[in-house]
Amino acid sequence: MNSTQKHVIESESLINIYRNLYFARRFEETLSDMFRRGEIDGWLHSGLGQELVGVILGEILDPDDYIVPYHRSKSTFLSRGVPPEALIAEILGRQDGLCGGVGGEAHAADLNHGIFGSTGVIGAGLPIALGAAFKQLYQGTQGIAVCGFGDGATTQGSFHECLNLAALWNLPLVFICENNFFSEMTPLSKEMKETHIAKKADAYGILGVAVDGYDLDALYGTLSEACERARDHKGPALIEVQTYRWHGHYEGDPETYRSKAEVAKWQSRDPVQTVRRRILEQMILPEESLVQLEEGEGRRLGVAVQTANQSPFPSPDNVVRNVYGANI
Ligand SMILES: Cc1ncc(C[n+]2csc(CCOP(=O)(O)OP(=O)(O)O)c2C)c(N)n1
Ligand SMILES: [Mg+2]
Repeated sequence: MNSTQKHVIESESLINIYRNLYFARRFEETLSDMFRRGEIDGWLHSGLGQELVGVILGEILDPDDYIVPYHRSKSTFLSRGVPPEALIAEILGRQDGLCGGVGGEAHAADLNHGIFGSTGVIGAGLPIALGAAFKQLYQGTQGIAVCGFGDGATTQGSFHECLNLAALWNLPLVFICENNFFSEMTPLSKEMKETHIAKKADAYGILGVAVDGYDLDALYGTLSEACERARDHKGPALIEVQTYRWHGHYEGDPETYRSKAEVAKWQSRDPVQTVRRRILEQMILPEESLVQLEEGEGRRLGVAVQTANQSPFPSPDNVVRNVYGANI
């Protein structure tokens, strides 16, 4: 029996997944529109097209598990129950943001939801996740840690060091590489000689699985299986989720390095539509109920944007608050 057969998605989960997926998609689209209108300062790294991984993690993880997200993981925050207004406020650099507006998009964290900070330093999340998983093991909890990162991060030394130690110490840790086939503007084949990322797990003696990130059942089954194994202390795993970002590396990227046809090919397999169709085909909900659900999520997002926009910018006096050694 493979992991897909073993982990059938129940109707209630499917509705939850759709709700979170729909919300995450609208969230990404809304942020992108706001950026284009000049309402967001700095950078924005869209997770449009990559939302499903975070949504499934939201469905399968326990509240006591730890997550170390990466710079495109907005759906992970949202599906974990982080208030959307607090995430938007953080991205806008406002006082009521998750980190008081000083972390921004790349350094958002929410320890109340077991989410350690993402980081703008590629590959720097892995050692943080290693520590989080070590804590779970050391304290004898039932919890695990999961760590998200991109294909580019697998070329960093920290990736190899952390896989080695996680394997050696048999940590309850799942490494999730969101392989979107580019690191900034560089395609996978120019980043590394061995492009089968999951195979790199072999070198460390841990499980390595590559999965189609647009195949709902395969992704749900693979992530569920890896998390269960880690929870049962059967070892860490490296899961390579093959996915695709629909926008450029950053909003405004001219995207001269890939064809419109390639983007369209992935878009034609949109997971949001796949889950929606499944709900209708299995007669879990009728069309009218789905439309109602979508309208409700749209209103929830509208309120979140409005609330975040009403939050003031932090006072300059706060700039060194929580900075280690600032008052020495
Ligand atoms: C240590 C380090 N090197 C380079 C950069 C510049 N940089 C920012 S995002 C990025 C691409 C990362 O690619 P990947 O890990 O595949 O994630 P993706 O953006 O594709 O989701 C790079 C190289 C950085 N932030 N940190
Ligand atoms: Mg990438």
